[in-house]
Amino acid sequence: MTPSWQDWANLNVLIDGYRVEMSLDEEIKDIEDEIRKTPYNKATSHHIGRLKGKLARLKEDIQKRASSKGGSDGYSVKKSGDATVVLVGYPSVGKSTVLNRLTGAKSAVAAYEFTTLDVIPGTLLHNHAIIQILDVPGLVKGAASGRGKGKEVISVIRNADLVAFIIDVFQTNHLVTLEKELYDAGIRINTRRPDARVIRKFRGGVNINSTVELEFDESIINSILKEYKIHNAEVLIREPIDIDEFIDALLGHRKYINAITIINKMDLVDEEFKSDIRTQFPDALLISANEDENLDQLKDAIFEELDFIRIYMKPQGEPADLDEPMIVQSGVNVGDICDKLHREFRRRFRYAQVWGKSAKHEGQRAGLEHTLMDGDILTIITQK
Ligand SMILES: Nc1nc2c(ncn2[C@@H]2O[C@H](COP(=O)(O)OP(=O)(O)OP(=O)(O)O)[C@@H](O)[C@H]2O)c(=O)[nH]1
Ligand SMILES: [Mg+2]
Repeated sequence: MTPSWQDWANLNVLIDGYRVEMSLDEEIKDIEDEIRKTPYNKATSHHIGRLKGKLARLKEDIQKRASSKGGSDGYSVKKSGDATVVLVGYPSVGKSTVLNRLTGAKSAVAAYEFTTLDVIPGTLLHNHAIIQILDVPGLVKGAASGRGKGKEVISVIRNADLVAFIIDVFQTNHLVTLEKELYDAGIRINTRRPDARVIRKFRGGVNINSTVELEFDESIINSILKEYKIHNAEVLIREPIDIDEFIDALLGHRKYINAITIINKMDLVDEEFKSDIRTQFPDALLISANEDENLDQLKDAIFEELDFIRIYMKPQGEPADLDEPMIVQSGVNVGDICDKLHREFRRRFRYAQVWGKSAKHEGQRAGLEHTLMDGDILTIITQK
């Protein structure tokens, strides 16, 4: 059959899409190279600021393109339990084996790459917490721009409460690549959201208010804002940040997640190799999923990192239930607890009463935004 004009048109669109993607990738690489090559000093700081602004914008474009490219927006996996941990690693490092060992799930394990093509959930019960663990397909270089199942895996990671990097003991160089992939996908590991804000205005130009000494020239902020076509804005900076962190604050939709590093297949190396690994990765957990080595320590580490607190519910006019606390992650507010109890609670919420560390006085009245602390007792009053 001879191709119709429509076939040719489709082909052209395809070629076009490909070409656009290639050149974006190349442009990003060029800018990254240039930033790396340029020594940072007062004279170059402007130039670097501009480049970084541009780089962040291009990475956004690439991600937008990745997520608009057909297919579903991610796996339909429902969060359950008190917190969700996602196992992130290259293919064949033992993610499914770890999931099965920790939770009794039955995710397929095999000696070839990309065995897991879907999200496989499992449940770990530890210290009274119910922890959902997600096994996902292996992540490879280029995942942030949609390579492999990258786009889907990244959307699962964005929604997790903790990332567990799993690294093969013979391929420890993968850790940096994984971290970079997550960084490029707008996920920030083991750091807090910077205390800086950019509030857009209609007029008045750019106004910068900083309560701290900044390591870069304030006018760089203007250049970055220009890159994003922002000409009027109030900039508030309340802690020492660098240019990258300023861009993160500007973009606003970064995800901040804690991570632990697990080095697997330790059964395959001798003591000398092991001690090298230990020196190189002092914070990592060294395990063997196959030989059940250090898996209890891994459970403890996951529990610790999730930073759980206990909240005791007290029905109005009744004593608090001190036997069965709700296990939640620190930093939750009253609204989060409402969401956990029942979806009607937030809608019908009138006020809460709080006893304990977070309360100014016993039985303090509180709203949805009130942040709770470990051991608090909470009553929620709803409309009937
Ligand atoms: N020696 C050794 N082999 C392991 C260990 N953990 C997993 N393996 C082996 O490594 C191979 C891959 O394991 P999987 O659990 O399927 O790896 P995965 O990371 O889920 O792989 P994908 O789903 O393809 O991304 C299998 O042959 C496992 O038996 C371990 O601790 N030691
Ligand atoms: Mg697997």
